[in-house]
Amino acid sequence: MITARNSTPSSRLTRAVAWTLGLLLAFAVVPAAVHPTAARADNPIVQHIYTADPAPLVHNGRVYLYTGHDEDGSTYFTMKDWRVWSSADMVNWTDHGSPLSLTTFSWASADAWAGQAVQRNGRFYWYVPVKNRATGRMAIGVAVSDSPTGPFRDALGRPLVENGEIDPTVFIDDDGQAYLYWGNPNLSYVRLNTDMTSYSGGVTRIPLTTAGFGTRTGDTNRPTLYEEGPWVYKRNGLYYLVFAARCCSEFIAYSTAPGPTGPWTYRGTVMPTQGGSFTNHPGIVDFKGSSYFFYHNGGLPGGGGFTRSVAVERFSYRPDGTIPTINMTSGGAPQADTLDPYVRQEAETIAWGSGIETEPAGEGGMNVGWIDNGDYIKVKGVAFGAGASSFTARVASGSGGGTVELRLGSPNGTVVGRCVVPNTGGWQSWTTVTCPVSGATGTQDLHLRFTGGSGYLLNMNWWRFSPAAATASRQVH
Ligand code: FUB
Repeated sequence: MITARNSTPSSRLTRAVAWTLGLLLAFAVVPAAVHPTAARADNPIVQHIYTADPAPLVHNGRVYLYTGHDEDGSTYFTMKDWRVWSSADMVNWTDHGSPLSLTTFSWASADAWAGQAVQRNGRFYWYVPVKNRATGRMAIGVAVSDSPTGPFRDALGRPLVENGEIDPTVFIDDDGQAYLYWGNPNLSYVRLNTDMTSYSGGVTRIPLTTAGFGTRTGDTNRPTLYEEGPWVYKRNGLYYLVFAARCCSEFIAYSTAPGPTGPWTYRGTVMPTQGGSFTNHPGIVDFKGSSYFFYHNGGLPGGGGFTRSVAVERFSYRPDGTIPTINMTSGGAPQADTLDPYVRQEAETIAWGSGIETEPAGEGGMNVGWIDNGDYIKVKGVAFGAGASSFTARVASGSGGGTVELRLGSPNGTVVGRCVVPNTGGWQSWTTVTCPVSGATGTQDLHLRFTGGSGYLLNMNWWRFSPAAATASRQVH
């Protein structure tokens, strides 16, 4: 559905207030900050909506990130849909919108909480906890798609499993046996069949011993640190179970085992309690030769326990396989690869966005919209090489249009091109504009800065630079 242009997104209103009211909190939580003009920070990795409960998946040279979505101004875990993002470099993230929501599950009534997606048999299976309308209890549903970005459909039309508990994590062992673990306050698993939508045997409860999951003090009902949000994987023959520990505020801890069903041994803290959210949620992957830890915090203005944001840090295992303590940063992970400006790049591929929103585009995919004078998009580590000669963008405008300034280094950096966008006859009436570029060489942080009059200026669907002759001929040879 295309968002009506004469309505104002609630997120925009909330953030306008939040930029002012939440600034103090944001600086306290994430020292190097999220001020609109502070171009350094790349964490949290999404700025235009609140995201939570990260679940990364590496596929075909990209990391796909499945998240929940905290509603603006939420005072509970008011979550109605899930979101997908992807990146080839851990810094510039493409917004793929919401291919899965509560409405996908006809039997679900609320609580689109923490899930995980996995690939098998050329398909993508996304396991999520939702409230079962009929029973009023939390249950685990499974959605399936042929693409990592969806659309996803309910694979079963009913819960896969239901015991009133949450937070599924899925793991496929080297022998092909898949396991689905989940739970709060308990921790259970089932052995999934190869169809990934059914299981054999019953639900097995993992013994929550203090040797396996650490000692919690002050809560006789919950003697171990295990709280929720399990994330299970295998590395060098060792099985890892990373989890949100103790409540509240949570920290991230982990246990290891010689097999997928245990016995588990508590190994300590992964990430201390930090970041202004009383929950946290782990997700770990290896990508392009490095290891990455995803989590969430309250790091955006207006952020907190029910308005969370996903962030990422790079880390290295110690030689013995143990995980070092990882702290939250505002800088985030270093860029794993440069970005090629000479192929089509989606406008919604963003390292840091200031003021912008996204929406489904009428000609497919997503577009950036709700752009006011002074808003900008930072695209990090753009490899211009010997130089670019022109810039082409797919744009639309239902107003007087505006100008796309191409700036290097910062939102106020050197201007290497200016593209004027006229009124195109509507916010989804797309046209292609091209303008000359001069001085864009080497690898640069590109800022698409939008200028014009008052009100919304333009929408952008995608962009691409053309190389100067030297670069072009080098690419040919
Ligand atoms: O996002 C809702 C719930 O908060 C998740 O299911 C838990 O893991 C906690 O992050």
